[in-house]
Amino acid sequence: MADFKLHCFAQSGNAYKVAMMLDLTGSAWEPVFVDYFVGQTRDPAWRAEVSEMGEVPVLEHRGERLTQSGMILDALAEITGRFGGRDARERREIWRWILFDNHKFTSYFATHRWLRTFAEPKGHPEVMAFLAGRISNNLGIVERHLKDRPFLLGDRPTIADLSLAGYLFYPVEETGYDLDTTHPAIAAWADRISELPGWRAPYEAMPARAAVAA
Ligand SMILES: N[C@@H](CCC(=O)N[C@@H](CS)C(=O)NCC(=O)O)C(=O)O
Repeated sequence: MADFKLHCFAQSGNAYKVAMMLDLTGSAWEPVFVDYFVGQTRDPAWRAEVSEMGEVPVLEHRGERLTQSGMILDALAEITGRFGGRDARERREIWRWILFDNHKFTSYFATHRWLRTFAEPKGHPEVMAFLAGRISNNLGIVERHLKDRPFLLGDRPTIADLSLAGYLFYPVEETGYDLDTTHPAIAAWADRISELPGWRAPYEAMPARAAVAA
C-alpha cells in the first residue's frame, strides 16, 4: 500500500519536484490525477476538499495534506532522512535556493513554457520578451553557481536541487530552452540528477492527459 498519495499531473513541474523526491527516496507512492486542463484546480469543490490555494502538488501522508512544493520537499527530507541539510547552515542554504526558485527561477520559466506551449491564446510577444529577460538573468545566476560545484550545496544533491531542476526535464519543444547548448553547467547538473538511482522523467512518473486549452 502506498505511504504517499501525490495529487498531480505530468505537465506540472512543481508536482514533478515532489514526484522526483519520492522516486529518489524509494518511497511507496501513487499519483492521484488532477485534470488541470479541464479546470479541476479551479473547481470550488476541489479547492474546498483538496487545496484552498487551488494548486498541485498536494501530498497526502498519514492523514495529513501538505501543499507547496518547497514545504513538501522539506517535510519529505525530514520523513525520509534523505536530501536534507545536515546542519543549520545547510538547512538555511537550502531554503535560500528554494525561495529563489519559487520566486524567480521556476516561476518565470514555468510561466513562459505555459504561455508558449499550452495556453490559448499564446503569450503576447511583449510578455514573452519580459519573461525571457528574467529567465536569462536567472539561468545566468545558476549557471555561474554550478560552474565549480556538482550540486547547489556542493558535493551532494539536496532538495534545493530537486526544486530548481523541476522544469528542466521537459522537452525542448515545450520549454523553448536548449540548455545543452546555452548553459552547459546547468545541463551537466540536470544530467547528474537524472543519473541518481530511481530517477524517472516527468511523463514517466506522473499521469497526463493530452493538453487542451484550459
Ligand atoms: N508555489 C507553488 C506553485 C504551484 C503551482 O503553481 N502549481 C500549478 C501547476 S504547476 C497549479 O496547480 N496551478 C493551478 C491553477 O493555476 O489553477 C508550489 O511550489 O507548489
